[in-house]
This record gives sequence, C-alpha cells and structure tokens, in this order.
Amino acid sequence: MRKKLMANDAVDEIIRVLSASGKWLVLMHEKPDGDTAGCAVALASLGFRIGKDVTLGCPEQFPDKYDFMLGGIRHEALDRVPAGFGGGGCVLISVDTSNLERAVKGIEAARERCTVINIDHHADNTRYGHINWIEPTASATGEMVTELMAYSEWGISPEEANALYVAIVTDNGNFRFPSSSSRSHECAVILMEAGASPGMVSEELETNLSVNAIKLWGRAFDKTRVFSDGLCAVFWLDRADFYETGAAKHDSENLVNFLLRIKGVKLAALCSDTEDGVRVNLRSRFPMNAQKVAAVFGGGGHALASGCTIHERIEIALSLLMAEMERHASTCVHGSK
Ligand SMILES: [Mn+2]
Repeated sequence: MRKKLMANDAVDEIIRVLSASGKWLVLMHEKPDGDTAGCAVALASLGFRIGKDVTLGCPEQFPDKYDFMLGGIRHEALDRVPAGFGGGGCVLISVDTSNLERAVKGIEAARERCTVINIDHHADNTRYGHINWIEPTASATGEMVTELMAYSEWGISPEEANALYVAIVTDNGNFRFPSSSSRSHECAVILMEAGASPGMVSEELETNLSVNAIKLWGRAFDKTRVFSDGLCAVFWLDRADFYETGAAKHDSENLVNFLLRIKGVKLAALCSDTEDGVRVNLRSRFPMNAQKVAAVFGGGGHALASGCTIHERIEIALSLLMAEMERHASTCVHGSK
C-alpha cells in the first residue's frame, strides 16, 4: 500500500537517509507519552524489520502502560546519546520532541557525528535537526510517521500499526480533540488496513490503571478550585500525594483533562510539586489558549495543551499561575465581545 502524500521534500529526504543509514538511534522525549513512544517503537520496529542496527532510547523509564506495544523490541534508558554513536551512515531520529531540553542529552554534540532527523508536530519546534519535518496541523506525530511509512516502500507491519494507532489516539483524545481532522481518520484507515486493532488498543489503554493512580487522582480531585467566574480550574499534587499513595510520576499524565469536564471551564491546570520545580500541565478550550499561559513561564506546547515548570514553592507557583490564568481568561472574554 502506498499512500500519496502531498509534495514534501523533507519526507523524500528522510526516506533516502533512513534507507542509506545502517545504524539508527530512535529517541523519545522526556516523560514519554503515547505519541512519542508509539512513533519511536514503530520506527525502531521498521528499522529491525529492514535489517538496520537499531537502538531505541528513552530518556527515562519506559512507561509500563505502553509495554504492550513493544512486542519483542528492546529499549534502553538513555540519559544521553552514547559517546560511541556516530560515524558514517549513522542517523539519529527524534520524534515528537519540540526542543533539546525535552530530549535525551547530547544531541547537539551528536550533530557532528550523525544525521539528525527531527519529526514533530509542535508549532514551537526549534528545528534542531539537519532535516526538520514539522507539521503543526497534524493531531499527533503519529500521523506523520504513519504517512511516512505508508508512503515508503517498507509499509507498516501490524505491530507497527498498533503502535502508531496508540500514538494518534493518545494525542488527539480518541479523535475527539479539535486537533483531529479528516487526515487523522485517514491515518486510522491506513493503520487498520495494515492490521491495527483499535479494540485491543483501547482495551490496553483504558484498563491499565493501578489502585495507586486512582488514589492519587482522588487527592487532586479533592483540591479542585474553580475561579474566574467558573472559566478556570486548577488542582494540584504535593510530593506527599505521590509518596503516600505510592503512585508513579506518569500516573498524573492527562489527569488535567478531567477539569475541562466541569461545565463552563475553558482553561485548566494541574500543578505537580517535584524535585525539579512545580510541573504545570495546562489544557484549554477555544478561544482560550493554554500555550499563551505556559509561555509566560517559559513553557510551550500546543494552543490547547501545553506545559511549563515554575521554580517556586507550590503555594507561590499556584498563585502566580492562577493570576496568569485569570488574566488570560479576562483578555479572551473581553476580546471576544
Ligand atoms: Mn505529540
């Protein structure tokens, strides 16, 4: 099967480089989500399938809940690009990673030893690769990788199709977020024809919670605060909430989405106190723009889903954040009149 892509020089160049390279290093971003993990697993699997020497690298522990899509693929926890990686015919592929701060360390230095391919859908991508294929209208990097693989002569195996299906549905909320498009659905068709099983994937994704995660969520729900005339909501997790419940860091991934289910709320945030500062996950509904709030604190992401870190005590971080959310909400309300 060969899906026609719009004319795209970057894709032709990527396929040419992948084809010519014997050694691939495929990298996910920090705190791997379904999109980066699914894309990286699919590309690594492709590499193995066509006889390349592949390393699949994850900046930290690979999240258990995505283990099902690994099949027999090995992955390594890498805190930096291995010093020995490089030389003729080596390629480093970074997926869904908007900047080097979110990536495995050492990509900058590795640029001199290998070709760096940067495939991403974040509008604020800093174009750190030799080849940068950035499509902000894609609902997931998984759409791009689906099209790339379908367009190439290599195609997509059933396992790769499942991994890419995970990438797409975890980033576009099962085709419910405004970012999902006819293109997203076309990619789903390609993946189903390649053997993806949406039923199996949703079963794996929806029924994998730990009791500890539920207890952690309860702690956050209990601290919900709605403000700015019901337009904004926050909740937060203290360090004690994590260690007293025994929950893992990634158990709070996408927890913030619950706040947007409160009637009238259009801008929501989860603050998690960590050793590295207060991590903020922001979500919004149009016309509010979560990215604008995150940007005030040096963060980034997408218009409707973004994040930042505030290096303050949790109480101070919360008050700074809530003030900024309130300011943004009032700009939107008055701006739309
Ligand atoms: Mn993504």
